[in-house]
Amino acid sequence: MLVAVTRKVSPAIARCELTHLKPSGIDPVLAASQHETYCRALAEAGCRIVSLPADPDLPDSVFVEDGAVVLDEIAVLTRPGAPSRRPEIPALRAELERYRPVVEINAPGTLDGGDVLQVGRRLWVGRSGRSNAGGIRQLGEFLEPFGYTVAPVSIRGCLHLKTAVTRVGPDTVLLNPDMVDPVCFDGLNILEVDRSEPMAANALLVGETVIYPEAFPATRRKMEQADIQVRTVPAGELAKAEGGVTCCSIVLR
Ligand code: CIR
Repeated sequence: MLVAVTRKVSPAIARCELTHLKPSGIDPVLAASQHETYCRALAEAGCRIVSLPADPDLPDSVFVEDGAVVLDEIAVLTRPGAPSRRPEIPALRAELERYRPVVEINAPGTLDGGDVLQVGRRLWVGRSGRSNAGGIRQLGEFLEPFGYTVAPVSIRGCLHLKTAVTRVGPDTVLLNPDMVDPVCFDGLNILEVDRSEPMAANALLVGETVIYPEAFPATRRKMEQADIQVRTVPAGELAKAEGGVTCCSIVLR
């Protein structure tokens, strides 16, 4: 059984952190309704949904992915790069302690879960505005004893590594080569986003289903031609907060 830890959209979502976008009037009601559709898609893909309550003081708290990296053996709570997001961690700690031993990234290290891509025993971590060398080193120290490798990766023009590349099959990643160098992912099959859809690399593989924004039909077709089963969801309102489909859940076994 898979568990998807989620958190309801904060009524303060319009005051979220923004790095590459300008404020564009996020509607919290529409964002919440799209988030409910996303949670239904997770349930249909086989997850039991844990829904943490909304917090009016934490605008970005719906983006639970950034707060923890959860593997089969251990959960690593992060120290998010944006100080406004650090108070999101205690609620995640309380929930994740139910499933895993929990450790935490310490200052001055910073790490956002959105920078961490896992395929089997290999992890890649984006060197981003949010994840620094100390955070990446600490993650490696926590995980290498379990047989994982942790490789830092440079990214360009995007918030997180998983804006640039995500897993869409057992050994396949969907990637925008303008944001990350495909050479980093040697040994994997690489599917490139359609050139007309630069933000299309963020997809969420759950079981055998890829949960995917409606906004990228050309890249969706490329996945379907590669026999990948895609379930689209409306995700435009949280995209205005620079959030994609991986950001809104932590899926664990
Ligand atoms: C932030 O800037 O932190 C949020 N507005 C968006 C976080 C998106 N998270 C993710 O891609 N993992």
